Amino acid sequence: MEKRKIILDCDPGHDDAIAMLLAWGSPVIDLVAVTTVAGNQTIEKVTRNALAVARVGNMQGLTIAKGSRRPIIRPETENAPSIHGDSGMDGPRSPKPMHTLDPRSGVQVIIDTIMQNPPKTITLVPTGALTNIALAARVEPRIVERVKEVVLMGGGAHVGNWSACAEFNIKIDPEAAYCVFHEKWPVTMIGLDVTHKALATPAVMADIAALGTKPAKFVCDLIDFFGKMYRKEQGFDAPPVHDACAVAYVIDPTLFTTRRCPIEVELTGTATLGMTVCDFRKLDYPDCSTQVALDIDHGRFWALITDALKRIGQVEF
Ligand code: PIR
Ligand code: CA
Repeated sequence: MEKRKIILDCDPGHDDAIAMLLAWGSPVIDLVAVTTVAGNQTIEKVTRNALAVARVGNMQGLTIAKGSRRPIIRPETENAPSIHGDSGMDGPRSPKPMHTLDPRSGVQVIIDTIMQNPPKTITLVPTGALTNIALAARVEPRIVERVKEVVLMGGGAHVGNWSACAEFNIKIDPEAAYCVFHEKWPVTMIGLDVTHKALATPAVMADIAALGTKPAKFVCDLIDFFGKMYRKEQGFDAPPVHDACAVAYVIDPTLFTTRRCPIEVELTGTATLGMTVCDFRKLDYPDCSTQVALDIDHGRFWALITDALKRIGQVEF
């Protein structure tokens, strides 16, 4: 079977890092490029982190490109040091990068990759602000018809984390999110409704630690730090590994329960800015291009991650 080609557009970020390792280690995914976007930390920091994770996973030949440094309209990116630390990926020792960055902008890499591959073969997996994706669709509108689908981590039907009803990735660049949700491509929203169930429990940590490799240890160190911050900031017993869920959906959508419905991004609300408003009034909207994930199989999700780490095996860094 042909592998599923994805572009991971991310802001590593603890959970973005795990998403990268899952994508690289999965036998059914071909990670064709990683593009970065300002979010969890500045564009310089998250790009450096992406390069470091590429080394942790020994991701030889992977294209990595730096994307947008600020939102489309809002003056500057709100970062999340309270949860990801000063580096954006605090906790593990982060190795010196060995990859060189692609000279193109992340936006250009997204456009080129989609245009140079056969139609409906590239899946976009954004796990940060949607700035690059929105810009790519504006610069080269033909990508909208040409991508297979967009599977994004962001939003939530019933829950927020950056305000009472908005999720971070959507809230920090709501206009970009608006653009992405309003294009005709199929969009699957992997939001907080499911990612808050994708918890790295002590049992999960034990399974990963038992692999005994450096990349596995790196993941444990990420989760340790993330878990401490999540306990302190949001009172979670174990941290949710949001972004890996979007990659898991591409690997095996049967892990998720989804519902097809219109999704609006709130741009003018005061208390509700960045909210993803899901219209559940009808049981189904057959012609709708958007759907939201509402449940996840925790056991099978974590099995994908341990399997990917097993395949990555030992790496010296
Ligand atoms: C996670 C994130 C931002 C803020 C908090 N509190 C937690 C990042 C993650 O990388 C993920 O992509 C998304 N944004 C979850 O809101
Ligand atoms: Ca992220």
